Parts: sequence; structure tokens; C-alpha cells
Amino acid sequence: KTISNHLVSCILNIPNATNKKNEGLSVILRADSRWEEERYTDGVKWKFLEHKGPVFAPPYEPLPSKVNFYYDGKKPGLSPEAEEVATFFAKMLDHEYTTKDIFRKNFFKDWRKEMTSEEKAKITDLKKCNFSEMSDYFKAQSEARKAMSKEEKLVKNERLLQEYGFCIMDNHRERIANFRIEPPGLFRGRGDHPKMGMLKRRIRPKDIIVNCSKDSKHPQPPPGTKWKEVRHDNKVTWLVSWTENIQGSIKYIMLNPSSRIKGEKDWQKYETARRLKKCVDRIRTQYRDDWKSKEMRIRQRAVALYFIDKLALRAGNEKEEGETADTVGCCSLRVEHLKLYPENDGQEYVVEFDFLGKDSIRYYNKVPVEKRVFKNLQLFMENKEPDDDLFDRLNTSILNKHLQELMDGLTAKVFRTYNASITLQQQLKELTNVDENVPAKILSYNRANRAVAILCNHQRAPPKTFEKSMQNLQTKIEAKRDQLSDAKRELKSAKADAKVRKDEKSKKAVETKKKAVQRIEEQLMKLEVQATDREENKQIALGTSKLNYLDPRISVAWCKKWGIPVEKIYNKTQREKFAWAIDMADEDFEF
Ligand SMILES: *[C@@H]1O[C@H](CO)[C@@H](O)[C@H](O)[C@H]1NC(C)=O
Ligand SMILES: *[C@@H]1O[C@H](CO)[C@@H](O)[C@H](O)[C@H]1NC(C)=O
Ligand SMILES: *[C@@H]1O[C@H](CO)[C@@H](O)[C@H](O)[C@H]1NC(C)=O
Ligand SMILES: *[C@@H]1O[C@H](CO)[C@@H](O)[C@H](O)[C@H]1NC(C)=O
Ligand SMILES: CC(=O)N[C@H]1CO[C@H](CO)[C@@H](O)[C@@H]1O
Repeated sequence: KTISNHLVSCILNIPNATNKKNEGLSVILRADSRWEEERYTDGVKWKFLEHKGPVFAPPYEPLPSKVNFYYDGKKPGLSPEAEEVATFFAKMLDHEYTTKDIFRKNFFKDWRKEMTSEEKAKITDLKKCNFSEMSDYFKAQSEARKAMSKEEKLVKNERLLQEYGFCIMDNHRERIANFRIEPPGLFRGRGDHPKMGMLKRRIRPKDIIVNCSKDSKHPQPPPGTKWKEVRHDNKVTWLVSWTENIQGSIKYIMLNPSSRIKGEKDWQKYETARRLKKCVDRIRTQYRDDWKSKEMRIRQRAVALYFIDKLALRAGNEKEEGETADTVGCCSLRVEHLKLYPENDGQEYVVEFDFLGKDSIRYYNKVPVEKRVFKNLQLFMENKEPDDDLFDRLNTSILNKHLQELMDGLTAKVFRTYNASITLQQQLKELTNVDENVPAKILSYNRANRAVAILCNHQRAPPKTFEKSMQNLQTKIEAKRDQLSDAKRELKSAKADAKVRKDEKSKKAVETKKKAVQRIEEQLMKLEVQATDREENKQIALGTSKLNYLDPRISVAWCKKWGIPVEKIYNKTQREKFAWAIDMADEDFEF
């Protein structure tokens, strides 16, 4: 690997690399070996793991006595436990949640559990509770925090980060992703979650399971407390775990995406997609044959697979627990989600899809399909009611099992990753123009990205600030245009002047003015490209595909090939996540 590779990793991987000379050196050494080290077998993830354990949420600070809670116009006073839970509600008072019946009911029920029996007897109706003084107090506090200097906040965060934010895994010092434990509060959940408003309990040392190696310096619990358990399991990658009380799910503290272990997982994902590239022709031939199968279950499976391949549909309904919205995936499509348009003037066979996909995002698409698929769909829909399953002989587990048989590690997601990545690579080849300057090339890059995001249905409502920020940009462009005409006028008069005087000084003045015009022209062009980019990006969410479906090596290779700084296409978080690709990909990488 070249020195430049090392420098890139050095600059990208390490906070404050520039002002920590010694550390910079160790980083260079690390970057050298990180992605090329031997991997363990038998599911072993590490041989040595040492860390400091989690950072707990700060303890509850009781309210000053001047801040009161009112019940039915009186001041009942609250025990510290009941007061703490009341503050969670007070902090959310301006939020729509606190007007929702389920939220209020769940909160009140859990709050009462924290009350003394006297409080319980007195406080029986949430409607009679007045939290406004508490709420005002927290608003004032939050203003005060905002006023606290940025410097102070940075120093505090940096200190915690240095102490708790890193672990030693084998020979590397790695960033930990989420070493702070979330403070207690009220559960929100997505959409109309039936558990919203419930009390999310404070996590204490006795809830915590620590994982580290036997021969490491074990993390110490805060004085006077004990961990629930200390384990030494090197077949898992988490450092700390606990069970949260709302859904009963296990939470983990893991390494940052920039770590070797996460990078490796990401890398494997894209390698699987590259393996699909090699066998996708065989898979396609097979499912086309299966459209003619005598067995209905095989025909249904083959049509579903065609949708997954061609339309990048998800396999099943991956619902969040408690999500009540009626969302579906390929296997759970119902007759009502499809409309068939038979031969328009003997032309095409068209299917119209309209359903709610993951996160309740509407999927709408009207696509031509092959005749055999169309005929099969007609058959599947025969004698069915609108709310009957389209694929009555298929479910997600059958489909996933079949995918596994076709290729080791194959899931519906792999088709998405494969198609998104290969499409990006093709689009980049098509759209990048050798003669363009850097801003224009970046515009081409973003356009290639948008083509992929549209393919994956990653759309969004235009951001609320869109019009305003667009206006600001237009104002800047106008100002730059004025500046340009001024500069051109000055150049013209300098030229006229030089013609008369014919001396060295006036010739120099012409050169200077010429350069100024050029510089302003470039700045103007940059702004105009930015405006085009923003306009085209109005309804597309680029982040999801960039982060989850596009092999970062394609982008890194493109940057290296055209001399575009990686920072222009990946922000800091993304550069950390893709450190492995930035290190590994050469300019001639092909997906
Ligand atoms: C809540 O209490 C505040 C005083 O802290 C008072 O100004 C306000 O009117 C009360 N709100 C209601 C709805 O009673
Ligand atoms: C990717 O998906 C699009 C949209 O369905 C399809 O037209 C295209 O053929 C696919 N490309 C590859 C290489 O699979
Ligand atoms: C899927 O279908 C198979 C065969 O009909 C059945 O054994 C299995 O339990 C089903 N799985 C689910 C999750 O419904
Ligand atoms: C980088 O972009 C992602 C979207 O992909 C965003 O969520 C994140 O906040 C950004 N990070 C920084 C440091 O700007
Ligand atoms: C390598 C090692 O020490 N593994 C231990 C990890 O912890 C589990 C219990 O949580 C033990 O069963 C393993 O032996």
C-alpha cells in the first residue's frame, strides 16, 4: 500500500490526529495491518479485550424547592422517586405525545408505581396534574446549557471519550460506539406504539453484564456497587449488555463502525453481493423455468423471486415489535395491492403496485412484466378476495430457505445490495465526464447516487427548510453574478489603460484582473452546480443507500481515479464507517 493510503487513514481514523504527533505514528502502523490481519476461525472474534465499562447516566438531582408540582390547584409535594418520573413528563409537555391517550394512560400507570401510598391516594387523575412550573424550569435550564460555551462542552465530552470511549481489542485501540447508557425517561416508540409513555428505567450496575478477557484489567463498577456478571466470551463482539424493561430486549455496547470487527462485517456483506454477481444469471434462468412449473408453490416462489430481483422488494414484513401499521413485503402482498393491465393495444403486460412498505413508506410502481409472470399473477388472483394473500403457498421463511439453497448467504437484501452497487458503478461510468472540473464531477456522482436511491425507493418529503435554503442560495448566486460583471468591467478598463500606457505595471494589472474574473467565474459555477444538486435532491434520501447498499469501494475507487477528495462525498461519520474501504480500494477496483 502506498504512503498516501496511510496518510488518508491517519487523517480519517483518528480524532485530532494533527495535534497528537506520537499517536499519529501509531495510527500509521495500525492502518498498515488492520484490514489484512489473519482472521480467527471457529467463530472466535478476539483473543484480548480490555475496556472501562459503560458511562452511567448522571444521578437524579431533586428540583429546587421553589419549583412546584400542582395537583388540583394545591402543592402536594412529591417523594424523590415520584418527582423524578414526573420530571420526565414535564420535559415532554410541549410534545404531541403528551396529548395522546395511550401515552398518558401508560405514563400514569407507571408513575403511580413509583408513588408512596399517600401519594397514590391523593393523585388519582392525570388531568388534575399541573406540570407547568416544572416544565418552565427545564426550559430555562436548557437555555442555560445552550449558553454554556462550546469549548466547555467539548472539553467535557473529550475527557469522557478518552477515558471510556476506547477499548483494546487484540492489538488495536478501537473506538466504542455507544459507551454512554441512555438516561431514564418515557418510552416513545415509532408510530402509534402501544407501549408509548411507559417508564424506561434507569440502568444500574447490577443490571450490567460485562464481557472482557480474563487476562485484562476488568472494568470496575462505581464504588459500593456490583456488576450483575462478568463474562469472558470471545465468540461475541459486545463489551457490555443489559436488558431494557420496555420490550425486554437485550441492549449492547459495541464497537464503532470504524473498528476492524465492524468493518469486516461490512466488507463481508459486499463480498456476498459480489458473489451474487457471479451466479445471478443462473438464478434468473432457474426462476424463469420455474414460472412453468406444475407445482403452484414453485411458481409462486419463482414470481416472488422475480419481484425481489427486478423491483428490489423486501422479502417479508420486517415490522418493529408493536408496530401496528399495515405494512407488507413481497411474500405478504395481498390481491388488493396489485392491479393488472392486460395487453394495452397488444403491447405490454403491466402491473401496478401500491402498498405500504417498511416504515410505512408507500411503494407505488407501474411496471411492464413478462407475459408469463403476468399470466401467473392472473392465476394466483383467480377467485380470491381483495384481502387474500397473493402468494398463498409462500411465506418469508420458505423463500429465505430457497434463497439459501441458491447461494450461501443469499437474502432478498443481497439482491438490493448487488443491484444498487452495480447500478452505481454503471452510472458513474456513464455520467463522469473526463473534461469536467471537480464540482461538475461531484454533481455527476450525486446524480449516480440519486439513480440508485430512486431504484431502492428511498424517497422523502421535501425538507421544511427547502424553499428558504434555496432562496438563500439564489441570493448568493445573484450577488456573485453582480461581482462578476464588476470584475469584467474592471478588466476591460485595465486593458484599455494598458493599450495607452504600454508599460509593465499596467500589463501586470491586466493579469491580476484576469485572474480575478476567472476566480469569480469558478465560484459562480460552483454555486450554480450546488443549486442544481439541491433542486434534484429535493425528494430523495441519499443517506440510506449510501450507508447500507452501496459498496463504498466503488465510491472510493472513483475518488482516487478522478483525484476527488473523499471528504467531498463522505462526511466524517461515513468516513469512519468506511475506513476499511478507504484503506483497501485502489482506483481500478471493480465491484
Ligand atoms: C398551572 O400552574 C401555573 C402556576 O404554576 C398557573 O399559572 C397555571 O394557570 C396552571 N394551569 C392550569 C391549567 O391550571
Ligand atoms: C436493477 O434493477 C433495475 C430495476 O428493476 C433493473 O432494471 C436492472 O436490470 C437491475 N440491474 C441488474 C444488473 O440487476
Ligand atoms: C411457512 O410455511 C411452512 C410450510 O407451509 C410452514 O411449515 C411454516 O410454519 C410457515 N412459516 C411461517 C413463519 O408462517
Ligand atoms: C453524515 O451523514 C449522515 C447521513 O448519511 C448523517 O446522519 C450524519 O449526521 C452526518 N454526520 C456528520 C458528522 O455530518
Ligand atoms: C473464553 C471464555 O472464557 N468463555 C466464557 C464466556 O462466558 C461464558 C458464560 O457467559 C462461558 O460459558 C464461557 O466459557
